[in-house]
Amino acid sequence: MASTAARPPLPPRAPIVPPEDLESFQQHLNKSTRILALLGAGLSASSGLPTFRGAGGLWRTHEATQLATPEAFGRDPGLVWQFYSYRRHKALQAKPNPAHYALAELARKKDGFMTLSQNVDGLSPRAGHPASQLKLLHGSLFDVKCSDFFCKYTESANYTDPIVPALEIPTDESDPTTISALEARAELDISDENVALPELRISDLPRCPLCKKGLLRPGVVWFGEMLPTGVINDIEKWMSDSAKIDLIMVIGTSARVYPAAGYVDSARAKGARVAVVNMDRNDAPARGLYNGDWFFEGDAAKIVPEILKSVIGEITEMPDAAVEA
Ligand code: BV8
Repeated sequence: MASTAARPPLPPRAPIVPPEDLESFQQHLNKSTRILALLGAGLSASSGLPTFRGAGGLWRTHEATQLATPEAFGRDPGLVWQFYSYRRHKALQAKPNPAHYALAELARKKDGFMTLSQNVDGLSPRAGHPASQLKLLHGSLFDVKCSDFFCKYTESANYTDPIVPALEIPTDESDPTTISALEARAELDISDENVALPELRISDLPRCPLCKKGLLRPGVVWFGEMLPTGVINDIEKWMSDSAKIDLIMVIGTSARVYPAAGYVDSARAKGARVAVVNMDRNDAPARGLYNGDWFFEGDAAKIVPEILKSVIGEITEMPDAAVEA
């Protein structure tokens, strides 16, 4: 029987963020009324979604930024759809993490808080982030639209996975461990270039139900494309509504893509102090900090709930507004 001798007390948990930084940040946060956040792929990293720069920014042998272009879609719409169908699948399997919920709760507690997300994974909306305080700068994986210039067909909240049967993620037929056909065969990791991609014909790809001519394309903003005008105008209006912005939090982003990255300087120009949350002290945003700014190094999923605690308390509930396919 286990001895009842008293076990030595556990060593105190190392503070997630330096206490003095936490204190000065929360003092400023508590009295801040106009707050911005700029979100990037690092926010969803601990939900299991790859970042753009992670894995060298490659999907198979392709630069992710190269696949996210109208030119790539023009050249090989099948490959681009396999890229996006894979990301839709992974995003649907993923769950929002405590940072997504903490930001949603801050929005409920501070109506002067506006979130600008570069993420297209749908996790902030699934964490219940109030839509009026969340601007999706680069669209969503779950919106689709017609790729024909003259057809204005758009469809939002399309969670059909795969969107067409031909984009089903292949499974490992050779897996001897599967004793019965019923047992789920392991999905092949098609982000690995050593895994063969199924052949696709144009006729296999999603077609526009309105013009019946154009292919449907993901409702995301590709490089070289304008951001949604409505989103840009809403942000301009929010920025010009008041003379001052108190704080901008730059969370899990390398802040290299424009115009999104430009909002950090725009907020600074309106008096905002900057708080960067990033795993990597050497990445861009951390380098542009001044006295009075903060850099919190580590996993956003741990740090964001901690630094917002003075306003939002403990994040206990994590209801997932899971999507009905
Ligand atoms: C346009 C949707 C013009 C698609 C995306 C000015 C200067 C230079 C270039 C330009 C400029 N203005 C415009 C350009 C061109 C271009 C651009 O910015 N290029 C860059 C590469 C230099 N911009 C455009 O093309 C934009 N359009 O300008 O149109 C125009 C004007 C008039 C008329 C016609 C056209 C459109 C840009 C939008 C492109 N679409 N996404 C899709 O997702 O497939 S961009 C995409 O990449 C993301 O949305 C995001 O914006 C970016 C990736 O950045 P991050 O999210 O930050 O991810 P990254 O992996 O880089 O970094 C992750 C970070 O997290 C790292 O710092 C890491 O350390 C950290 N991290 C990792 N794990 C964690 C963590 N942090 C905390 N916790 C962790 N656990």
